[in-house]
Amino acid sequence: MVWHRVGTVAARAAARSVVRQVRSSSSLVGTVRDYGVRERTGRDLSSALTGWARALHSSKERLQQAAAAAPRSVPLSKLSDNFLDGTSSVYLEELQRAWEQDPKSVDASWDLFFRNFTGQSAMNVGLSGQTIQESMRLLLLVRAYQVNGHMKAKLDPLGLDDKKTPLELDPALYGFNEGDLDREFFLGVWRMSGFLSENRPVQTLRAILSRLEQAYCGTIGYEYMHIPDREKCNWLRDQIETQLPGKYGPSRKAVILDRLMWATDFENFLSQKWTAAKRFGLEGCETLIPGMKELIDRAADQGAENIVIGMPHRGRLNVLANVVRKPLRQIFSEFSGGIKPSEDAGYTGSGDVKYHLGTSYDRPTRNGKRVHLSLVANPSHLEAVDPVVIGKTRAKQYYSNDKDRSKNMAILLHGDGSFSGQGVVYETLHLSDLPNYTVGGTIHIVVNNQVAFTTDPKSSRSSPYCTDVAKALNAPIFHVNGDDVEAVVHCCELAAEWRNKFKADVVVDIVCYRRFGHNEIDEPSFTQPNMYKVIRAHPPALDIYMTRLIEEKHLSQEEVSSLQDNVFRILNEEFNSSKEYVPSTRDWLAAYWQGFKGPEQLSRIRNTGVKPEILKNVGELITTLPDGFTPHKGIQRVYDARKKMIATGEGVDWATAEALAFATLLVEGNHVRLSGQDVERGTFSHRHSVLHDQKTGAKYCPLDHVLMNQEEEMFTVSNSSLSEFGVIGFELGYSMENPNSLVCWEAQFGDFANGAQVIFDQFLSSGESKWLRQAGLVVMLPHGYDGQGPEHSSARLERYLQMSDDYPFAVPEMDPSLRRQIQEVNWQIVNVTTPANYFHVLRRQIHREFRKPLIIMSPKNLLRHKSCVSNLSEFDDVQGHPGFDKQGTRFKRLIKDKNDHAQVEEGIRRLVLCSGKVYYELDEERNRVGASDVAICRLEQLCPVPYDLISRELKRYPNAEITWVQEEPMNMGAYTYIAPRLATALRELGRGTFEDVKYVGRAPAAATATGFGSVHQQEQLELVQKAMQKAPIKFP
Ligand SMILES: Cc1ncc(C[n+]2csc(CCOP(=O)(O)OP(=O)(O)O)c2C)c(N)n1
Ligand SMILES: [Mg+2]
Repeated sequence: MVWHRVGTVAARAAARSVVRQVRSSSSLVGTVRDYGVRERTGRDLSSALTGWARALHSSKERLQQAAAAAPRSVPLSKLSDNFLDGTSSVYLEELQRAWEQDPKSVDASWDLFFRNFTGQSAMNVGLSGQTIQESMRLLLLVRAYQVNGHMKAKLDPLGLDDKKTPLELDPALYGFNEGDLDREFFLGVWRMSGFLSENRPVQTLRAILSRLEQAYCGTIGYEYMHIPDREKCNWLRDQIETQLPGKYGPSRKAVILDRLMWATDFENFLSQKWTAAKRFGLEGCETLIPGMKELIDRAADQGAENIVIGMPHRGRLNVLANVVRKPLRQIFSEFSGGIKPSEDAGYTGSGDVKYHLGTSYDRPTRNGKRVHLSLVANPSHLEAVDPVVIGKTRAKQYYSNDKDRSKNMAILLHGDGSFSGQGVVYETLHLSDLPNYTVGGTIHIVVNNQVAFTTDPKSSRSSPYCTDVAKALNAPIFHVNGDDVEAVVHCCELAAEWRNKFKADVVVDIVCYRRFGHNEIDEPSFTQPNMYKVIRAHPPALDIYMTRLIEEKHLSQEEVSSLQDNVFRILNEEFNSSKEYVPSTRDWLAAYWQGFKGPEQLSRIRNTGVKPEILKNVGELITTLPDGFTPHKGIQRVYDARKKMIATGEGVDWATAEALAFATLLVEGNHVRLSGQDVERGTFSHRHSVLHDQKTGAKYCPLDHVLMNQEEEMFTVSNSSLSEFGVIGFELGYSMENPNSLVCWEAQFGDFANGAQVIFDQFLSSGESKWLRQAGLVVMLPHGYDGQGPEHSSARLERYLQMSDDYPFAVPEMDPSLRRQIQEVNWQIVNVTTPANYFHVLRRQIHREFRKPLIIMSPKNLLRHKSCVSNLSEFDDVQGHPGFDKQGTRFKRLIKDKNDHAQVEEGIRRLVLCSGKVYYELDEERNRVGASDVAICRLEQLCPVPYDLISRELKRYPNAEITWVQEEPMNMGAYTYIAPRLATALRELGRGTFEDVKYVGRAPAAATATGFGSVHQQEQLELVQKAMQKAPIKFP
């Protein structure tokens, strides 16, 4: 088992480069006799020191190898390296020579060093024979420990790693030998934290080394020297070098033991009761539980009130039971298969396996506080929940006005394989410091059991550690031996302190093992025979800790046994109670969701029209720029045109309609958030929601000013990182927190949304059914065939439709007073063709008593299409206005033919049903050929199907041939979804069957669209012509 092989290679390379540099320094030749890379030495400090002593004279062979390496010259420019930054390893001698010739030729910190050093050492005459070079080399050794000490730390509980100690940690490299161990050396006092600042300028080599070994090479390996921020490094150095772990007093030890016991016994208990069940137990990393609990206690002490947790399958039940404190009887009941709530318990959804379910509880902390913990439900897809957790946390921060982000925080748990392997980890990490996405630091804990299913780390990643991805963010990483529970607890505490102090991400990497197979019924020895031989003989962390406490006389064997008995007694009691456990109806309504309706409950339908005076008022506000603001000329024209639309009430375009929807929702007190790539301007340069002063560069967002003293984030529009999976996951999490918010994610082009397919498949389309959690996220996917080629034409409408769960062969209850169709379906899919309808569909998201995801096929060429405009009167709620029908003003699920047709039109020979922008092309062709005997209806809402309105139109045209027209290929677009449903509508009216739903559109195709502009035009022309042709349509 080689979990660090690559690291070793890297370490060797790094060491070799230092060797080359040192070798080229003439003053070191002859002093340094051993460049050997040693095998790791013994486990405790004394043996480590002995190990060094032994290593001081060995490995001639390697010396030769190193000597063979070509010396490298160092450019003089290098001499300006700042001594305190990073891993500087310039030639000290050259540096000193340069400084002696001209102190200004080196960086000021070096100047200070040499001045300080020469002055001080002159006064310390007792340091016999010590040279400046020795002290400087010692400083390099100290630095080497800070940088690479983790590579020598005893991290693997199984002792299987074949890590080599990096050469830089060998005192011999710096010219020291055994005889130097008790010599005193001048180290100076530094303006940096850690033991160099302790005002002990003179120390023996032995004291220095034992201190470094203790701090950096025990059971914790600290990686932090990649962080370029001096304050952060100093803070960490201070924590690491001056506050050594393992200093817990008896009462803390007792708490740690108790928590470890619960973690261990819980798994044992499950394995006894359900011998053949899969539970993805935590065995091998039970110390996670005391670690997490400590982290939460510490965070609560620092002011955290809510903690959102995301985690994979491994150890989930244990975390639920022992950290989140989900009642044991409920867990046991669910483990037994649970009882599916009865029909009268209301909507129960499809449910999910026990190790995916989420939950939330208030948990008391050790110091008597209370903290609310939410474990977010997740799918099997590892790491997919990460951005969702972060989005939810950010929303909590917004709603609780948590400006410094101290009241709400996130903890993400990861596996070693998934943390390094899954791209969404990187996407999520990169949200961490973006102004509109940051949560003030996430605490990551990796359950690093050194295997992923059957795959060894060497096949699983190309980086030394599974956590290296977090280095890109300059997050500190604490690697810790999972057998040392106090060290794990210490790291978790430190992580909480870090997050509290710097509001930045931090990683705790618990190096552990997996006692059983991937799950309990898997055989691990098929693939990891040697590792599992060691594991079988390896005592659990609880045994190790109990033995230690007994040996150290903190507890007697009897006390430990009685604690154990107590845990098992409670587990047994809870198990017995679980047999009678009756699940309560639904636990899905979080605080802000009181009063919202489930899919089985009737909900009121509200109008979405707005009073004309409000429309005018907000319309004026969102088209006015502040005095002295100099917009780009082109944008000034856009805003002038918008102002005119509001003033005249005519020609309202898409972007203005959207802004009006946002503004009116804001006025009504809702939070509105729109995020995605380039959404501030809009990919198609149509939105211009944030304007840039052409003289000063200052930004202005009119929608930030529709209310007096509007709260800064109440309207948020934000360009996102170039991520789909990460960002839409974030927005989904955000949308789930509070229903009184319109949260929208817009894709650059709809094509790119498939980079986030997991969010659509596993969360958006099925989350409510699996986990009983509603989400009203709006997803805008630019879609439409305008000759831009295969990747900028299709948002893959068919995929969303295919995932819709409405039954195709029966018409559901459509009476407006009884209709629950839209509540029962998993989501809504629309392809809207007028600005007014867009306005209403956005407002409808908020103006109802339930939430449903909304997928919008958004337009591209309709953004500026002369016919795609609405009158302001279609936005208002005035009786008699065009938008007002017998129900009031609402989103139109179907737009009937634009001509004023009577209730029955016998002369219409064809009813064209279509959706989206092709409507305008069809209408144009109809005008061109004068086909007044063709009616065109637009299905604005594809899912759920507006059967009532379709059947109204079918009745209106009793003699018409029913034709579905689309611009997408036959195997794409809405055809395969809509055809059986139209057939159902026909059958209901006795009007025909599937054969009677005619198809006009592109032929089936592999690529979504042609790459040739001329072919596109020809195809488009043919399909609209065919839709108007006199002859009957042949297909199918
Ligand atoms: C995205 C994704 N791909 C593949 C899988 C199948 N799978 C389940 S667990 C697992 C191994 C995970 O390894 P690791 O992250 O180290 O966690 P561990 O199981 O070791 O705790 C795999 C590949 C999955 N669940 N999700
Ligand atoms: Mg693993």
